[in-house]
Amino acid sequence: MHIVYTDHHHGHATENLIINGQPVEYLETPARAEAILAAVRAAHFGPIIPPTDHGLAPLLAAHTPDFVDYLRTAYAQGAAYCGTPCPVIAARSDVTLARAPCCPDDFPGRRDYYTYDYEDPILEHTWDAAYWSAQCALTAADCVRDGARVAYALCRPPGHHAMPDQYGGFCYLNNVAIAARDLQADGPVAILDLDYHHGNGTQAIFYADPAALFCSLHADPDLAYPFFWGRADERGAGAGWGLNHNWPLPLHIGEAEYLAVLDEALRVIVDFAPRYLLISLGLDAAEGDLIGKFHITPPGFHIIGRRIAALDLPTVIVQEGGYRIETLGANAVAFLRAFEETPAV
Ligand code: Q9C
Ligand code: ZN
Repeated sequence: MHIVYTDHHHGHATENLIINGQPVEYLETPARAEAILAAVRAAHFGPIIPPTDHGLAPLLAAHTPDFVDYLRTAYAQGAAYCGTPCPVIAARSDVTLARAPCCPDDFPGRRDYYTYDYEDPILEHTWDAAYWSAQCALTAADCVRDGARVAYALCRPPGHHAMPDQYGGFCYLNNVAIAARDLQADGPVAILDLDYHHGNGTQAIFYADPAALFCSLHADPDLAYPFFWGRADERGAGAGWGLNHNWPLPLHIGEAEYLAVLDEALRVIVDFAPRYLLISLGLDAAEGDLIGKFHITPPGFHIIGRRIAALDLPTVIVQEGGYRIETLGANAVAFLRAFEETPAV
């Protein structure tokens, strides 16, 4: 399979993030992508290719123009406001439900309007990293549109928490949603989100879309980030009603129980009969993850991969979370290897 990767993410890195006066360890690090890259390279899955530049237009199929413009210029706006370059960090102290009805003109207002979170910095090179991460997903989509059975976008930063016009949860641009919108030109798409956290951004982008099925297995939002989204009664809206499926799971669910729920989701996908399948591959569902509390092992990821591969749909795999550097590579390889094997008929 083609693996799409670029070094542009290296500039989106911070070692001394201060939030509300306290030092915060930012777990979404360049080492994450490097660990996966080293492992997939050693596994010889196929060519590792750089993304091609699709420009801004495909980003605007998932995000509003004012939001994309803000992300692109936020660091410069922050520097002008502060009188000196510095990380842009929203001042809000928790995820908020209510949002101002319009975007304020003044910078601190704009800064807080375009995120629902408070611990994701916009650094000097964050836009560059997020832009090229989205281009990786678009390039993997190209591979599959051109006839590949599967392609893997090794995206960093991740994307599935990014809303139409708000960033959050380490995510700035919604890579999987941008790729999905691009592929919808050929027919309806299904998105299966396996990240430990609910894919609230992806859900929001496709909530009323009758040409996109969204299925997410994740930790119960009563107990885990992103808290305000991901419940089973969120079923979609308007013409998209019935095409949003959430499976909130107990924090410490074991592999066998997880696989049983996965099978339910796969049946929903088969019934929908999409033209393409996209996977939000969060490896924070792994045993020992620094944030996630599930217990999926490398053999478990391999079984998950095999069951998805057995659907025999053209599939774009997009990297999302996963924070235990020591096991990220083995888990990614275990999952991806299932797509390199002859599918069981
Ligand atoms: N002290 C993804 O996995 N809260 N995002 C972390 C850690 C935010 C996770 C708190 C978690 C966001 C893509
Ligand atoms: Zn996650």
